[in-house]
Amino acid sequence: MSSFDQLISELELLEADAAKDIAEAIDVEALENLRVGLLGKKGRVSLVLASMGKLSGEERPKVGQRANLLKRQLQELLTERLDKVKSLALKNRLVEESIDITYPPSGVPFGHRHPLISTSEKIVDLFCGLGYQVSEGPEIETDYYNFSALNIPEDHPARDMQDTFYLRNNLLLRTHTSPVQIRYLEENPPPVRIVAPGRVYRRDAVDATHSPVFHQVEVLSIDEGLDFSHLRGTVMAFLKSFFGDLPVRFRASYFPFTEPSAEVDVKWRGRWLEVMGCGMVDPAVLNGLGLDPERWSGFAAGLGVERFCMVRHEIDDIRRLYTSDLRFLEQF
Ligand code: 2NM
Repeated sequence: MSSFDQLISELELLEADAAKDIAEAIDVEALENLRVGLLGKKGRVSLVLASMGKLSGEERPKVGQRANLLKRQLQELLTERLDKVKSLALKNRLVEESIDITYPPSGVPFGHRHPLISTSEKIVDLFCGLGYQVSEGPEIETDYYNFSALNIPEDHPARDMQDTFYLRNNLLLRTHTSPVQIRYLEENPPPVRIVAPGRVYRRDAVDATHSPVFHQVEVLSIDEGLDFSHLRGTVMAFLKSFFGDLPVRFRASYFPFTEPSAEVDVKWRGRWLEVMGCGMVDPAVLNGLGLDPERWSGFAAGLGVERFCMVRHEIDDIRRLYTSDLRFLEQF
């Protein structure tokens, strides 16, 4: 075969090869490699052109023309395939990155309220249903709001270092939520109906029924003409909605801030269980707030949320409520 025929058939072979390779190229990089291999300075077409030295003067332009035609064809094929490859890549990316917003989520772990908080909220809700408004206050208190304003004398055992957490500057951790009610009465004239939930502190050793931090809900109602029957009716209505129709008894008791005072028991599973303290607000407390006890009277009641929570959920040890063991907490 003459050199001329050889070169022409080489260009034809090259064309067939290249067309097939280009059609099969799957990405931009593969196409760029093909372009360099075919049309680059040391590409296959240049190689053919470089070997034209052996040809005659007539043959040379023919091979040159054929080679230039091939160059244009290859360039066109490369451009066409490049467009195709790019649009395929975009299409794939859109499919890969698409989000089906109707797809069900893979089990988002929802938390829930701690049983103590849900119990406190349930109690507060019941009183709100009776017309009470929620009131809250600081956990760090002064001697005045925690004791003096509540008619608790200087030498009362509750003021003892053994019972109260004292801080610097005559401050202390409140031992009940009653100071919230004193603060409220300073700002708001009666009639008043408030419910004060919150954390309180006492220097108790930890055991199955005691914790130095616990939770209270206290209610206070001040109005004209309130007497013990209003206290009793309120407490009965509340206990009935929380425990259902259980026997309830009032036992005479003593608190410095109420007179008369009572403790309230409910009969739960055959046993009397103490659940609340209550009483008519002592005239000394009203006087201290500048309220005339001849005109205003009131009743108050307080309870420990832990006890209510433990009865409600049959929890036998108060420490379970504070150890944050999810195996326990997830049951509620
Ligand atoms: C109790 C029992 C009896 C009470 C009294 C007052 C206030 F501020 F009006 F004096 N608040 N809470 C009270 C009365 C609390 O808890 C066992």
